[in-house]
Amino acid sequence: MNKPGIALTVAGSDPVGGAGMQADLKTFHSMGVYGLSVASALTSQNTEGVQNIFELPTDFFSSQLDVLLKDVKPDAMKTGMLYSGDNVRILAEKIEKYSLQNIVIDPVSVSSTGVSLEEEGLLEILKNSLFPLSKVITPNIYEASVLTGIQIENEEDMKKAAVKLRESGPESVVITGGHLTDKAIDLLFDGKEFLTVENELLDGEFHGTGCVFSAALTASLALGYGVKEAFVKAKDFVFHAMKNAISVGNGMKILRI
Ligand code: PXL
Repeated sequence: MNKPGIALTVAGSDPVGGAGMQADLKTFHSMGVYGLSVASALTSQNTEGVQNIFELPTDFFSSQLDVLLKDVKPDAMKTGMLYSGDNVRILAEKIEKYSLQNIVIDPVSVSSTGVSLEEEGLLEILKNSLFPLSKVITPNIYEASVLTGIQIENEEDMKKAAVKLRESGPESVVITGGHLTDKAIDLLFDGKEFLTVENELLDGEFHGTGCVFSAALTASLALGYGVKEAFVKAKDFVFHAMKNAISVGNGMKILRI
């Protein structure tokens, strides 16, 4: 029997399933990849926003990773909301211990409704300990601005921020969610060239676009695609999922994944 691509998400739980580990797992499945998941934190939330966050005990987070990774080897891995510096340090250790590869770091910082999804200063810790181990990082414009100190106002600024972010160690940098013009722009920098993909801007408020994008990228890496192809596939996947978005509650739309 042949083995499918296997991808792991290390992320927070979102009961409404538009973001977080649930969205990652659905995305992996839609792309034909077998999904594994390790929880860093649980949230109470619905389509209107995040109400509460419960961080899992550090030892338990660590044991989930050990028990899983002693048995199963993922072809690719992504992080979502890790929440604490302790979780980041533990994950960095496990990446080395189990020689994990094709690592995508999504430096999640705030929810779509503006609730913080991290301990203070976490982006800096992510930059120092996980970016150097990663194949791709996927900050949005806001996160890229906080990480670099560059106020991103146009495509040139996006490029400058991508070059600066790459100096912190990832093989490639993707900056997502550029609504800088009347188009949605995403940018990839692999150290040699820039690739931008543009789509029409879609109306409405969407929940989980960042999570679904980084999960689709991770799934494509697990299937053996290179970063450029994985980037284009992920962008395409998110665009179609947004076009077919559904309203399951009173708040933001959920991507159809
Ligand atoms: O979209 C970022 C994100 C990631 N992970 C969890 C979330 C959210 C946004 O709400 O709830 C668990």
